[in-house]
Amino acid sequence: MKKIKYSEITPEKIYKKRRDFVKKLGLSAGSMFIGQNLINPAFASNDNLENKITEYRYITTYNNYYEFGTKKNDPVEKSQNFKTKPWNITIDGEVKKKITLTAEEIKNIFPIEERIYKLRCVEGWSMIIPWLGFSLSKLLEKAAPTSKAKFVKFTSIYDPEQMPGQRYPILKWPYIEGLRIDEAMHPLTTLVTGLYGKELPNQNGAPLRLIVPWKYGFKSTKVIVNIKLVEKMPTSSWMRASPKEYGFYSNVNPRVDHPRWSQASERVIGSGIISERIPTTMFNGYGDEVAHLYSEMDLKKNF
Ligand SMILES: Nc1nc2c(c(=O)[nH]1)N[C@H]1C(S)=C(S)[C@@H](COP(=O)(O)O)O[C@H]1N2
Ligand SMILES: [Mo]
Repeated sequence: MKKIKYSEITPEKIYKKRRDFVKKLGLSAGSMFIGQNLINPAFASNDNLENKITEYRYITTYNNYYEFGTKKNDPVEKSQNFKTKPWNITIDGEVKKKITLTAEEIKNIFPIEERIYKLRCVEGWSMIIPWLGFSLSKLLEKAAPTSKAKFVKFTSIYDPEQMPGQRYPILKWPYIEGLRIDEAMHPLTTLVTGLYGKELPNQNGAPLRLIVPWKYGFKSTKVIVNIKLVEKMPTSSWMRASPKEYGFYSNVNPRVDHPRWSQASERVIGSGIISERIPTTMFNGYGDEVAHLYSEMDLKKNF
């Protein structure tokens, strides 16, 4: 069988072409039209990420998504028929205005931007991904959190019929994560609707997932159906599975090792057969933006 020459048709080529076209039109560097939305410039705080974007084929074939299995290729192989339409997401709990929106409504209501952020997995690898999305704070503000809202709890879908991984107790399902309210309201905390200027692939958590760029990847919940404003710190699926290894905060921190391995460096996915290792940076390189959130905290205790 003749192999398709992948290099001719890579999404990154189409993507780069569109970027150049947009530049020619005199729009700002990161602006693109996608569907009916204008994509605004990314605010990439971690400098120079633009030139190091990971290839689309790695971002979409090397995944962690335990609902579809624990192997890196399980999500791409087993999630293609997963039904993402229709999709409702509800924001409730300690709010003055409970809201339910479809994923399509979300994409139409909020201005979608491109945001190039690094994803650093707790396993010790990283990718640089051109996400599409908007600050979660914009959505939370619509629900008007009450003064009792101290934390935010994110819940993924529970659907073992469609998700073979949920038939096994690898984690307590559904997948649960949480953030402190100020972390959730931080402009870097992004509700993701796409990547590479396109719809979000199923294996990356379609139709709606979170990206919290300064925290380990597992804090970035995929397939979200509920966002609950709560008074008490939620117990995440990972905290429940292994509390000594996975804390609530899980900020990227090269000085606080995982009990079973070092967190001082990371493997750059897609950087050759012998992947390059680079030093891991505090808060994944977003310290200027987020260090103030933890100024009073011992980050070894609050890992
Ligand atoms: N619902 C859900 N969300 C999840 C996971 C998961 O297994 N289930 N894995 C997490 C982990 S460990 C990582 S590193 C990132 C991976 O995101 P990516 O596959 O888009 O790179 O998703 C996170 N979000
Ligand atoms: Mo991860």
